[in-house]
Amino acid sequence: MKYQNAVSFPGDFLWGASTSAYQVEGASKEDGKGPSVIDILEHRPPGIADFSVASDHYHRFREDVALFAELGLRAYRFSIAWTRILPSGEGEVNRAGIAFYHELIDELAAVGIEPIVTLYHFDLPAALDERGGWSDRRTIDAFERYARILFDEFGGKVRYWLTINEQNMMVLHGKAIGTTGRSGDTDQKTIYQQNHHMFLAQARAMASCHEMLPEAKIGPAPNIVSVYPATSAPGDVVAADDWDAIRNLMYLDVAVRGAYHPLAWAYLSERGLEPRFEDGDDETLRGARPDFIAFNYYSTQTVGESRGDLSDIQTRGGDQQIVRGEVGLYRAVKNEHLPTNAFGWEIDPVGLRTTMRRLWDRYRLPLIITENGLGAFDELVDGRVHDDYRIDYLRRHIEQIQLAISDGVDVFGYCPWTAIDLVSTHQGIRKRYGFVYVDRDEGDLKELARIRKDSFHWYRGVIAGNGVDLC
Ligand code: BGP
Repeated sequence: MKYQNAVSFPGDFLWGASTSAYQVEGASKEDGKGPSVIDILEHRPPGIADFSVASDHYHRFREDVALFAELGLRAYRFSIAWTRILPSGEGEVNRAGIAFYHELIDELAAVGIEPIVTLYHFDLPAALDERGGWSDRRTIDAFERYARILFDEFGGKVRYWLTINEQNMMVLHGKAIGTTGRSGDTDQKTIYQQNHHMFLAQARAMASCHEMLPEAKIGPAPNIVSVYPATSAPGDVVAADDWDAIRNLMYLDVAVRGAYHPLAWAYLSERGLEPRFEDGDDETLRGARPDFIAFNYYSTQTVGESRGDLSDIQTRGGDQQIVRGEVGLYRAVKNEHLPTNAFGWEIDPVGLRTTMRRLWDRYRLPLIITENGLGAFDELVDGRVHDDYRIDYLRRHIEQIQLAISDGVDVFGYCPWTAIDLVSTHQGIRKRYGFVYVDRDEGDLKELARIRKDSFHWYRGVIAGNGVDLC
């Protein structure tokens, strides 16, 4: 639908930006922090930065928050490192870790920035991984206890909570992202049992939040994207529906409705991958309901009917590790209508609108976009970063959010990835997303100086004008 006059962004729209603990903080061994699965990664590509220093936000957070305030952020979405709070995932609380996040949150409060806190962003404690990680049901208890510690400590200061970042990407691409820990190449059956345990952990965290903090709001944060059929051939449409259910809707149906999506369940049981339910699991899943849906959006996926052979499979350009397509399920198709970024990711602003419309249509829960952004090889030239490509990317996505608002979708915030440069999941610091440039490279930390990119100045104007002027 085209509008003569698009509806404005609400006055209290949360213009924000995102990071995650292990990618931005550094100080991976300081002040009692325990190792996470990320810290014990053994197969990092050569020449790629590890996460031990990252952007050194742990030591420079005051300087960073001052920049976020200058940027005009109304919200900052970040994660708490489980292993700073509980170095081995359970047991003794590390007071230094608690103190760090109090200081960070207080600093944000002092400049009027709303904290949006992710409980768990890829960094499972290594000690829990050692004894089976998410395969072991004790990890569910550990997560609930960890969540309750956070609610108890920070509940008076934090209104918005996110449970688990991109559970679906950990299930589908865990090895590439580096979240599988020592279990490495786990079989599919185990992965879907782990997935079930994460659903239970999430449900218990949501229920605990509502019990302990009646004023707070909590929601899941999967990666959700529209799935397009490659053509109008009915077989392609069926494949797109199937993949949508398995990639997207399973995660939201369980979170919101407390039940597996029927198509996803059919897929799991037909392949013998269905998780084992224990007594009470059903009640646990049905007993919790989120207050909103947070989702990360980068690009859509286009799929065709499976041909039943390896031609169904595609690896993403420039990145051999992300495999799409599944023989007998769907064929990965390049969408010829969409350009790609330097890393082969398709760019589809309109897909953000369709994704929002579909989510609103199905769940009728308020939405917040907790990640969206452009990874690029930014260049620092004479102290400036001219990232007009990022401005263009963000502008076109924000336009689509406004159209979705005009369509009647309830969306209350937008937090692009990232507030400040940080280390990518598996492609180093050279793949940058931030509004603020961090002067370091893969091996040389230099001074880690902070430099405002052109997109910083542009986004500050967008926020100041509440999205009216995107030029
Ligand atoms: C999401 C993750 C982030 C992040 C982002 C960009 O999947 O939640 O942690 O890094 O994608 O991905 P990448 O770093 O691989 O470019």
